[in-house]
Amino acid sequence: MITKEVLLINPPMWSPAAHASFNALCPPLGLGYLAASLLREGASVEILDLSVSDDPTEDLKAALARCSPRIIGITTVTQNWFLAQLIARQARQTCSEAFLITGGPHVSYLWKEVLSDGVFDAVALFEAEQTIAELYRRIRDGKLDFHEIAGLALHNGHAPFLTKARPLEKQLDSIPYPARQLLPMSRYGRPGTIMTSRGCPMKCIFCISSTYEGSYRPRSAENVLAELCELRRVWGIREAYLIDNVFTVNRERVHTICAGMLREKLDMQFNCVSRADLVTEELVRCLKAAGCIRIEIGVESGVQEIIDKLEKHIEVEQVARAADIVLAAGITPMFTFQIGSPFETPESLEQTHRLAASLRAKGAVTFFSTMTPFPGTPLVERAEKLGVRIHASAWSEYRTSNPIYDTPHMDRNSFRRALFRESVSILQAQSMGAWTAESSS
Ligand code: B12
Ligand code: SF4
Repeated sequence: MITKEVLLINPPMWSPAAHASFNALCPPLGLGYLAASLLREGASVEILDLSVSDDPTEDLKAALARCSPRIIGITTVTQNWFLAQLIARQARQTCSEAFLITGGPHVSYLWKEVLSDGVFDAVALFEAEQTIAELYRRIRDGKLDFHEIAGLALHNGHAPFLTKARPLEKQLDSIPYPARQLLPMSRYGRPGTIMTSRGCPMKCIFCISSTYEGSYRPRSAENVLAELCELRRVWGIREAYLIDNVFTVNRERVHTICAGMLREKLDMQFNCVSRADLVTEELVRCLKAAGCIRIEIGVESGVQEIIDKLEKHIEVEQVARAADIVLAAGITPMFTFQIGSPFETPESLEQTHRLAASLRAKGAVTFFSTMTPFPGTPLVERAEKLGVRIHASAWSEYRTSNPIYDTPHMDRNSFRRALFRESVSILQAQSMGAWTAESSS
């Protein structure tokens, strides 16, 4: 038996079908960061990533028996929270003495409900590298007064309560790189993920970023570059995914990172996220030279009034212009849209459809999902005022392809039909592209 002091678990995908078909799985970087922080404290740690397991039930059973951990940490998002609960119950049965803690966006807002059912000992709120390290030190040293640890929700026997708030880390360079050596890197479709900043300067009403990750905090260009070098040289990554909310907030930093990638001869392609208002010819030229092949840009709606109400702060005209600039540089732009905002009408769906079609006609890629009222978003806080009526009966229904609310103007079935129509249009555009390519060859 190889005992480990800490076992960190990523639940499987939300359904067996999704589990079998999800082919773009990325490493759970959050758990990688927590593990790195624990390793720095001298802890022995195992990460069990059930999202890439062939037999999650058996692998969980085996890991719980093998590790006999003092701390079991389970990460979760809204739609797989029911799986985190199942895993926790099994962990409680097998390792009755272990300290059971969960974290991630869903439980950071719903800590009261989470602790009320008595399975978890604690919830780590928001960013938690320091919190888990402190928890480990205390358990290791037999100091079991956890209420002194900032950033936790605990239960005092009567009711759940919060310890003092933990400020977000200002110096992200002080956080060690994710412990990828503990992850099954060869099993991921997209192993090369890297997060070069946390937070976002914007506060779009459907997004949890502003309340979950706080204001925009970049890592230094040198710190990012060293991790990119590690990805290339240690892990053999040839295609990186910069999963920042918005990579191009600070142009100077982008320039320094790109120049460094060229200087280090990384010979690496990469994908990143920008915004329509930030795209310039100069920025895109620099990204292209360093190996950028795809830029994702959120548009959400084709109607300016809706974009404004979503507090997105972009102009529809900037979207078409961004498409032209990115395409001219030889990079694929991917524009993402969300169907079913509280302000959606049949006419706005039509206008969004036309904008997406015009972008595809230029050669851009489009992606559609449905606006989902995740806990912690301004959208949920304002739901009643906006006339949004949520009909979900389980958190697992909170998927971005599953409309779950009616609005004053439209119902969820109309959103479902609109999403289907857009998916068909995208497929048709793709097959036209293939047909054109074939007939010209
Ligand atoms: C990359 C990514 C993905 C990737 C990979 C996810 C993965 N393997 O980790 C893919 C594409 C698979 C994905 C899928 C989905 N994602 Co996603 N994803 C992200 C993204 C952009 C980055 C995640 C990340 O690595 N963050 C960096 C690390 C450092 O942060 P972290 O994971 O939150 O972890 C920290 C803390 O939360 C905390 N913590 C987290 N877990 C735990 C556990 C313990 C024990 C402790 C102590 C602490 C702790 O400590 C960590 C270190 O500080 C985030 C947005 C974001 N900026 O975070 C969205 C995000 C997490 N995704 C989101 C969503 C909605 C989804 C989907 C549901 C979308 C869909 N298809 O319907 C699916 C769900 C997949 C599933 N697991 O079931 C939402 C979650 C909202 C919510 N309430 O659930 C987010 C927040 C985006 C958003 N702004 O809305 N996603
Ligand atoms: S949607 Fe994008 S730009 Fe808007 S707040 Fe979220 S991460 Fe920032």
